[in-house]
Amino acid sequence: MRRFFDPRQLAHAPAKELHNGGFVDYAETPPRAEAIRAAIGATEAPHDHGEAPILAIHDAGYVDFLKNAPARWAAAGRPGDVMGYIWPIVGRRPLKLDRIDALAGRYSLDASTPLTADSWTSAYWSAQAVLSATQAVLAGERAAFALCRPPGHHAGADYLGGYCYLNTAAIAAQYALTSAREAGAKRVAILDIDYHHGNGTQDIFWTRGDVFYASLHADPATDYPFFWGHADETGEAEGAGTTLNLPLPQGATLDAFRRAQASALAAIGRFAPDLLVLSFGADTWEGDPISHLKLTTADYAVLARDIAACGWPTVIAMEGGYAIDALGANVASLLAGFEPG
Ligand code: Q9C
Ligand code: ZN
Repeated sequence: MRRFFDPRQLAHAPAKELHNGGFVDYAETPPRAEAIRAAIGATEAPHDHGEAPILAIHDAGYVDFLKNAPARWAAAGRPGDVMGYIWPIVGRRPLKLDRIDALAGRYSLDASTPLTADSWTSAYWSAQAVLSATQAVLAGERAAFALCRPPGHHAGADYLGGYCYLNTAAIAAQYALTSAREAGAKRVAILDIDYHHGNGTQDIFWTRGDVFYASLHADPATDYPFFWGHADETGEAEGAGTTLNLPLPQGATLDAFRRAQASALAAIGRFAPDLLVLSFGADTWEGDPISHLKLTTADYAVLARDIAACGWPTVIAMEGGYAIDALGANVASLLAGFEPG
């Protein structure tokens, strides 16, 4: 399987995050990507597709914020990384604000996702990695892997959050749909098996009938992102019925996870996609430091075989997974499940 990664994805390295009310070491670190790279062998440098496929998903004002907010934050005398601390909340009217403190709230979902001077560069190349994997699949590869880091599925069209800045799965799906190639997909499904609900991906495609979003995740009644991912969220307008949320209780093992994945695959089968984007997080692993599901390393190959058996050309985008010592083996297990035989 072709694997894409760019070393510029390592530059982004926030020091601390707000976790359960106190500051702890940031969980989404460069060694995560290095551990995956060491376990999966040589990766290819992504082709530079430019900003257009990013701007097909993300708001131009938000992209400008990602690029320029760190310098403006420093110029305003603020210490450390950019971090929102006041939010406009639901229904507050749109205002043209310029103060960096206001923008940090306007363009963020949470206070756990610092924006550093290197974040844009790393997020940009994370997006280029998934675009190159998508291009490979559109050109006939059965599956391709993008070692996306930083991850993407919590980022919306105009907000960062959950360690995510650019929504790589969404960028891949949209690129596949609008690709000029003859192989361009008409319908794309996204299966998200990260521990956390992909609120950003759901939000981006909420009213879209040409993209199906299915997610397995820890019940948001107990876990981040709390406000999204409940079973009764199914999409609206053209997208009515094209969102499927399957929350799982903390402590669930392969049995429950595999059964839920089978119902997601059945629903995706009824949608009949031309291409699948798999948002893969290994934070479902039993020893993950911030999560509470109980999958083993071997389980990822089982889950991958079930997905591969459906036969859809598949782009795999890396999302979470924070047990660095096991992360490489967990990703390698998933990729092995996609290999024939
Ligand atoms: N005390 C991904 O796996 N931290 N993001 C919540 C709660 C946010 C995880 C802190 C977790 C986001 C891509
Ligand atoms: Zn996660």
